Amino acid sequence: MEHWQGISNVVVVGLGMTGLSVVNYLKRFHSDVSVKVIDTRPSPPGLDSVPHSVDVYTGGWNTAWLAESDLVVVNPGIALATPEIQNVLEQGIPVVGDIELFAWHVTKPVIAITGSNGKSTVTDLTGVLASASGLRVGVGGNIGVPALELLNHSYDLYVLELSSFQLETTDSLPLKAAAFLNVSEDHMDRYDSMESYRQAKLRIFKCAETAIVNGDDPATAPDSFSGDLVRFSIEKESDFYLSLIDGEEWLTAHQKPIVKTSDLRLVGKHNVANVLTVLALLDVIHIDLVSILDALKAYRGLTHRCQLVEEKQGVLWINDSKATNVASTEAALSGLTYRGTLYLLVGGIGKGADFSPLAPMLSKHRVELCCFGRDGNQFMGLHPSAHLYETMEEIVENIHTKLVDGDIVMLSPACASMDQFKNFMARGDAFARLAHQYA
Ligand code: UMA
Ligand code: ADP
Repeated sequence: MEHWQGISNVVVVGLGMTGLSVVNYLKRFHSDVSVKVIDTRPSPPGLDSVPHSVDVYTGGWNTAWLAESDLVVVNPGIALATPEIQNVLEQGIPVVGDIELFAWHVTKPVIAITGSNGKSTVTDLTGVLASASGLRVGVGGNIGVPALELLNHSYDLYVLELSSFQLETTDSLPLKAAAFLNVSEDHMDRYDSMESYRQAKLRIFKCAETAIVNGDDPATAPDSFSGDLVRFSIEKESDFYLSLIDGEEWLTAHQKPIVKTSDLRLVGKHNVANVLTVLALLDVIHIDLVSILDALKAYRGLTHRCQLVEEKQGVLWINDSKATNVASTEAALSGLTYRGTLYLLVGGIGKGADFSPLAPMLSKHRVELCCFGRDGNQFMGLHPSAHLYETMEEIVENIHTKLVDGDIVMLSPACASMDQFKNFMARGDAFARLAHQYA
């Protein structure tokens, strides 16, 4: 409670799922503070659900409200560099995010995951396996369930997916274990360099007892850390690594083989790295790895991540809508085998990324590159087959008559979706509908 001393006026900036969860949390657990909401959007998501007792200002900034506040809680979609937020900080008013409020409140163990790719898969699988071990587990954060909503229930363990945006405004989250999966270019429209993006992610280790880092990606290791350091690797012997026993690959924990790669339903090397991370997280919180093996072997992954949505006449339709940056599309391509042609759908909002690293990879594939969306033209130079369309629908209408046995149609767009869709889920669902319609 000491964090709340002297705080009577809170301004929540940015509604959406996060802002609404902050309002509801404050109403439930801190009913004595006055709450106001500002959202720069004229009609932000969540507006209809705000309690009538809360004043809301939309369509711009209300600097008077900000100046009168004792605490500002910002949505992760608002950069701290925003002039209005900088102004608040200059006045000495603290600015935090929803995860910091969660940190002030939580009393049960928490583990958290960050990284450029694989966060949701690792978070979800960790939750599934910890539940299989008998714990009551609350899973949330960037994965789509605001962390503060989890406090409405009684859990033994919290598993949080944290984005760099959320970590920027988090200072004191006590973690039993924190994992940093990998770092590759993303959100370059918000960060001025890869190093500032990395530094935002490294904040996950600030109050962590154990840091789990990627032995194959040195950028994930903290510059200094006083707790325990655990490494996973798919390339070399580590605390959690891949070993070869009688010609079979085994995921191995502290020299002990746990499960064969061939027993996993998840595909691709990147998913082996993800599972090694999950094993490390569970091990750190003393979950017996043998007890969760059946649940691990049965796990098929999340929707919208390299998900087979249709298979007809030998043509596979794969929805990898969650591939919103270059590295995730590279991961999808590296695990792919097929006899025919790969029709790869790319484009959307490029977030300032450099797409040229995809070119050498595409040159190894028999591919027809189908570019669409706002920044689809930025892919046109990557492969001689590239063709520019407006929408996914237009692409599928054009290619479906030439599809033959052995071909793959894959949406792995390397871009965000919000130019044409509400979010990556809506984009993936639209792709799946096209697949069912045209297959
Ligand atoms: N916005 C404004 N004005 C405002 C407030 C927001 O223009 O006053 C804009 C921002 O530019 C922002 C966008 O609205 O980019 C989205 O805000 P939102 O209201 O949709 O946000 P929430 O619903 O609260 O969702 C947020 C996370 N979104 C972001 O960080 C952008 C969700 O992650 C997260 O699941 C949710 O909180 C619950 O914790 C989504 C995401 O895209 C999946 N995350 C990024 C990623 O994974 O790459 C970081
Ligand atoms: P995030 O929550 O970090 O976006 P997801 O688990 O939702 O991660 O996966 C996002 C995309 O990245 C998907 O296209 C998926 O196939 C790919 N991916 C998953 N894990 C990894 C990894 N370890 N390295 C690279 N790409 C990955």
